[in-house]
Amino acid sequence: MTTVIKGGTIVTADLTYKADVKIDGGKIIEIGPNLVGDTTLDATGCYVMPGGIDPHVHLEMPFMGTYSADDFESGTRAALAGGTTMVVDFCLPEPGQSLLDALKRWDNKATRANCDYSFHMSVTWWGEQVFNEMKAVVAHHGINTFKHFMAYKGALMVNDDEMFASFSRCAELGALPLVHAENGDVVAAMQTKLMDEGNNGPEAHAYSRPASVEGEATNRAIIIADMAGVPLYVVHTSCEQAHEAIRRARQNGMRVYGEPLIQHLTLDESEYFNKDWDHSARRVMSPPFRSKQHQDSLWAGLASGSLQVVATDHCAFTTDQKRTGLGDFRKIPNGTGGLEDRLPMLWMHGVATGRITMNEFVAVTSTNIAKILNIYPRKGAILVGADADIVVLDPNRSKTISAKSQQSAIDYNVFEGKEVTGLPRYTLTRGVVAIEDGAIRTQEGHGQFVKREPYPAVNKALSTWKELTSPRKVERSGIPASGV
Ligand code: DUC
Ligand code: ZN
Ligand code: ZN
Ligand code: ZN
Repeated sequence: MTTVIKGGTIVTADLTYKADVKIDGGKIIEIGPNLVGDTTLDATGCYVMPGGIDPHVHLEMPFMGTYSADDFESGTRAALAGGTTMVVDFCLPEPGQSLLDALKRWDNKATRANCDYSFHMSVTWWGEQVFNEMKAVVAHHGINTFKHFMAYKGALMVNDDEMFASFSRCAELGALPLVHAENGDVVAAMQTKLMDEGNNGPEAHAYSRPASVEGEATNRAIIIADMAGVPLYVVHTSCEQAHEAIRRARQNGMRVYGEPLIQHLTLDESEYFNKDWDHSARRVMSPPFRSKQHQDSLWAGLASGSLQVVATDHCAFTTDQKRTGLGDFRKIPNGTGGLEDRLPMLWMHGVATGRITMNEFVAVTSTNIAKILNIYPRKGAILVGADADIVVLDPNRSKTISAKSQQSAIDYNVFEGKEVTGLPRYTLTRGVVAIEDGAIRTQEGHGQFVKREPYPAVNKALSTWKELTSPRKVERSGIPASGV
């Protein structure tokens, strides 16, 4: 059975043109004018784009004494409803736990996915076992990215010597390290101080994690990656200081990537000063929302190419879960949702406002990350042979975002009341129509794991590390006697 998407305008990261797209067996088999198939999807007046890829989600994640509320079923249903056709979740071994055992748990959870998925492996502790298992993760399990938390002291955090060892291992294996960049020691000290001074509300969460602690950690991770001779991907880049460190590294010839979230681009720190405790607590995430100046910096980075990807860090908790932190902001589960809203919000606040072009929109929601994850052009492309993961975006279709009509399992939406124009008419996952004119036809278990090969990319060109790791031996004629 063949399907033809007919009458639309194809928009990719570098081209905009009118053509039909023919699909068979889950793949794109032909692109051109006047194509005919067994089934036709009318794309008149619409843009035909590679489906979104969200490289940063936490589905059913064990975290802060609870589990994030969206699982692989509701999470990927929300993704497809918003035009996202692939997600990458973080496999999270407990400190001391085997990476391969943790992976089994994640494999089980993900069997319910409605769209394709992959995992990043988290390095939450260090030892010979982790060193050895990293090789199996890359070679046998098709995972080429390793996440490091520089915050969450006493739980997930790794320190600098552990990061340097892990980054060096990544360099050997052709893998890419990821970092959550915040100075966890300073955050922990600030949290204690704020609580001691009687600041226990959600606003204190923001005070405890200022932009400078993110900038410092981002810069430190970049230096460590440079020393290890490996590229680096910085998740949830939320501020100018972190962006500045990334820009500088790229200018110096390093492959360093930055990932703003749609939440940081469109919501600001005033959310934490709402009189309603629930309103503010629902928006507690790390890093916290920032001021308008930081938002401007992130938008500029997307337009100029110094920041490459827009993600969500989708990690949704219900109001009841958030209330665990009443009286102590440190106990509010960190995380916000966004999977269903990422593309519409970015279209509305990016493309419709003229901040980014349609082609840049495709680049930052799909193509760039497909390249970074080493799955391009199977994903992230409208090309013959690519998976038919496609969003047919109707620039005139609009809605008001509301928790009442969302797919996510939680009872609120951080974008509640926002108007968005530019919604999927169709979302296809490997050729299967999952969303049609707002109707949900997702199939639990349709999603498949996407294996990712190691990278050839290295960072040796302009780095300063080479001299240090190839020390020059000095022949000396005499050694002074001791005690002189
Ligand atoms: N930040 C969040 O807000 N939630 C999940 C983990 C993280 O780093
Ligand atoms: Zn067929
Ligand atoms: Zn994080
Ligand atoms: Zn995260």
